Amino acid sequence: MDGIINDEFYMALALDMAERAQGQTGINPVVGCVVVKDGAMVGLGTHLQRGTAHAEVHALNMAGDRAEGSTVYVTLEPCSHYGKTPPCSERLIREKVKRVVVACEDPNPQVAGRGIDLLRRSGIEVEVGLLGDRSRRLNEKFIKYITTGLPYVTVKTASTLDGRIAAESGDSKWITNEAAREQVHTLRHRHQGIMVGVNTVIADNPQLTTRLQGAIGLNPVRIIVDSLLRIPLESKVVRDGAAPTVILTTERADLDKAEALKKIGVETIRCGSGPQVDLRLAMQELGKREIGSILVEGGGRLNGALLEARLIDRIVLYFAPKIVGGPAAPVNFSLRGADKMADAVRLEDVETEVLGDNVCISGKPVWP
Ligand code: AOF
Ligand code: ZN
Repeated sequence: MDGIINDEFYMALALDMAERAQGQTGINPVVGCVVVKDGAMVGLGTHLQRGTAHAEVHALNMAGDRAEGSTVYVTLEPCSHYGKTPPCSERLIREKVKRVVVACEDPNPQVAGRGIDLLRRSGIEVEVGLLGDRSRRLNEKFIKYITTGLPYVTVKTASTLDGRIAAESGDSKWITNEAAREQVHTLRHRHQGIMVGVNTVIADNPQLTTRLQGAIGLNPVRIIVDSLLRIPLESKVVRDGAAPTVILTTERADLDKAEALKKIGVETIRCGSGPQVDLRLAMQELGKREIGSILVEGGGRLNGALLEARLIDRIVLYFAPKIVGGPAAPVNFSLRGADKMADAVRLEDVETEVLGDNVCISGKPVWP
């Protein structure tokens, strides 16, 4: 039988709805809500877009009068603050719901337990923690951004078994199989920004857009790391208008080039006066512009620099069963190596997935 009807059954549905909205809520979390009255579902809601109604509001609107005395399942603590929308906890109190089951607390410092307190103080039964790990995992990006102001950074690489992301000639089409490449487009849909180094733009002239098979995806903001503004003015990311493009550069970059880019709608952000873009500063600047998550698609030196700067939250590595060799062929992570294995960066919470003859290994980096 597929599922016993209990609290978990309804919370899992709320989480399923939230899961499907990943990528479309901007810096907001994904949240689902189910209202149950007298043994039947009477309201369903999902937060779909920042600036529009929260999950609880949709679900309560659907429930109407039946909200009174109901049990409400919600994947994130109902908010207690006036943001772009009014507080959900006040709405739940007004509707006279009986019981609220919450998967996890809202880490937003403006909420952080206050929503739950408000509900309890007005006599509503509140239970917290059901499927909490799953809810937190779904909102990793939101949690990072709302607590630090920095974007959540996922680095994705596609390499041969010997870690090469291209042959010595620079040829890289294709390393991984179609299933792996399709997943990458879903990853793009689920991040607000996509970041590459300027060498990738010069070598491949990519569009960096989301191209799903059989569905339309959301395009992330394109972020190019380019310390000297070497980006060709005719490159696709500058010209095609498919998504905004932002260039991270340094004080050393040419003013006229920056002006020329501005004229065609491309913003440049100067991050430090060093030889390379100050990546921490860059992340702060992107955070200020409300870019709460970034998918980095290399190359190896950018990946290596981000790893050394400890700016990576998750690494997703696709491997194809090939060995291309060549001492000058670029590798997935290029960085000053550790002397001892004990000093290597490790991944924890590792997940593996087999995709035909390719394999995906992902996890959170931990530094020695
Ligand atoms: C909820 N239910 O469905 C969501 C919540 O600017 P606003 O009004 O959209 O508020 C955004 C904040 O509200 C966000 O940072 C998070 O703390 C909470 N999101 N809360 O009760 C929802 N999306
Ligand atoms: Zn709310």
